[in-house]
Amino acid sequence: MKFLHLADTHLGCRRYNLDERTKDFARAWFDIVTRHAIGRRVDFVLIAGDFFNSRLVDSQTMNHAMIGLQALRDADIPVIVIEGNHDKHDVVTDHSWLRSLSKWRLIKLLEPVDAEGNQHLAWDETERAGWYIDIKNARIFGSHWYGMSANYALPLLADALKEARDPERFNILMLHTDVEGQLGRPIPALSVARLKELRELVDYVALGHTHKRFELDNWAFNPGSPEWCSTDEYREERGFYLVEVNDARRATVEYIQDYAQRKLQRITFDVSGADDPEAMHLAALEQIKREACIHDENSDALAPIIEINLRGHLGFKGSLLNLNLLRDETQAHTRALHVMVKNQTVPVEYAVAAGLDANTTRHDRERRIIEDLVSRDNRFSTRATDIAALIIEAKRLALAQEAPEKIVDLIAARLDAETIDEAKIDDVKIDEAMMKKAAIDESKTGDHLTDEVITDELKTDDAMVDEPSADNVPPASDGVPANHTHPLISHLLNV
Ligand SMILES: [Mn+2]
Repeated sequence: MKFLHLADTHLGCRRYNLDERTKDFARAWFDIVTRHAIGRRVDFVLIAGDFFNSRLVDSQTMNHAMIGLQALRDADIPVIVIEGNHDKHDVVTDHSWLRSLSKWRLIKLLEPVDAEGNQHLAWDETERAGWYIDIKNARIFGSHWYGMSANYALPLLADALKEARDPERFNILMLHTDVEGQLGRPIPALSVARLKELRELVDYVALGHTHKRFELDNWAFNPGSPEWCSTDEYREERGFYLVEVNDARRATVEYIQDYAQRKLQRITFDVSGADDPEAMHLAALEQIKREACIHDENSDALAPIIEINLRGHLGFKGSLLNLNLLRDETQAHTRALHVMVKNQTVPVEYAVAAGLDANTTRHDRERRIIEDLVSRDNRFSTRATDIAALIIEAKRLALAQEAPEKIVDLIAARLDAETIDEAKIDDVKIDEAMMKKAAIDESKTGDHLTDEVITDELKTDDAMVDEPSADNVPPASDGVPANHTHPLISHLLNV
């Protein structure tokens, strides 16, 4: 006995407003059906959810589905399907195209409970309903999309499987679910421990949902989607399984990727250092010409989709980048199906905290952002590190409900120390007026911070964003207003 296990075919997936991209999903599906299901004369095909990209199936998508399903019906190969989160039935009307296709004898949709709320066990060919079906020496169980309640549903499923499994057969469970550890997102996925509670009950778990290949214990298998649904999925392995089961109910599982797939090529160009838009454009184009795949229009291969990522610090305004020209020139040179240019550069006017990666701690990120903002002002650029530390310390004290006087004292003392240090270095006597001005300018820097960067932490008070002018320079002789309403202090206390 042998069968194909696919999942997440996502027929009807539309991207980049390109009809060809929608057809890619149909091409992959039809290639798998004709060359691998029919060509290898398998006994059945499993589709573990998300056969369609959406429960709202348009006519083109239904045609794509039917081409494959009719070919399989003509070859007498049953198609066993479960719902996925993308194509599950409508909760109000209970209708779904999968239920209709099942009634029309093109697929067998396995559901523990049908549209009328009836519980089912063995597949009834007339009723077109059932939770499990026997084909050759396999017993195949379906399941619903449990979403976030998978961890609660699994013990119930296990109890039901204990009753319904056939120890004489190769028991397969089809399951559309997230599995712990397979996604980089902190969402409540089905725990591996829960899944393994089924270990003694079923011989093969046919998973779907996560768009990348993974396997657990040579027992639970997730093939990934035959085509990539977003560029982020491109680097994941995708394909389907061909499973052969011998008379001793031992399975040999082969992973297959040989079918029509559209290639994505990513090219990254670092714009840092270029201060002339035209020179940058030419340099980018030169790299693209060096690295890009050139599509041969006489070959059978599908023309690739090319994604160009521009990264780094621009030395000029972002509006001077001619992204459309770069896209068109790349397209003309490579004859790609589609070229995307993603601008992830930082224009010179926002060049703050460059080079920090996702692993940078919040503390280091905040310190760098403040330091970079302080550095923009040439008057403070040489002591940006110290001033950034002072601002963070003052904020920390304010959040800790420290007395305003103490924060003022700290700022005054530090500014004094720094000013004196500078005076020593430069051998210039800094007068009191300069100190006052530095204190006020610093408060201005603080306001910029809240405007642009840490608005979630420090709420901007409109009254505090006034430009410092001769009028609002505090009159106090020590450089700090006597009533402790120094803008920076008030600001920090105003959280
Ligand atoms: Mn999916």
